Amino acid sequence: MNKLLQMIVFTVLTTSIYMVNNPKSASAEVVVVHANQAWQLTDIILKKNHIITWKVGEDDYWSFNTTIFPDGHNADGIPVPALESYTLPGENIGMLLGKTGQDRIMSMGLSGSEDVLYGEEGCYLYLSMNDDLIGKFGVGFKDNYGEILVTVIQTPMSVVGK
Ligand SMILES: [Ca+2]
Repeated sequence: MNKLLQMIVFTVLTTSIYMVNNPKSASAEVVVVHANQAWQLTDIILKKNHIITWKVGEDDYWSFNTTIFPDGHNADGIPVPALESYTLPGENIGMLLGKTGQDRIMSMGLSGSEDVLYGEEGCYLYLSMNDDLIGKFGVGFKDNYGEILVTVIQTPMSVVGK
């Protein structure tokens, strides 16, 4: 009976320690991403053995073309695949994208998560809209408007259970 009580006390204690420590082990940062600049350097440094999670408000609008979309669109962009000269060909035009070390480009959009891979720890995170980098089919980033707020959280893989 005594052992059982000890186990219960131990479980309650460790659970509460875990819950208290958890918010500290995951770091959240909010960064502004401008529609009219390709690959913006953030102050987010990728951490080893972490998972990066992001979220953008659904009604946080920017625009890749103020003539066609004067009211803008959200971080998912529009369901039209980008062409060869875009930041990420084949992905939605106007979508939020990320770039890590070793030039790995991530489709981000409104929300999602990715593992920080081996060799990417210590690298800065870059963010960009998916638009025409060289202005091959128009004026590229020059006719873009607005900015969005991206919340980025890095959580240790041990906390997520991976
Ligand atoms: Ca544009």
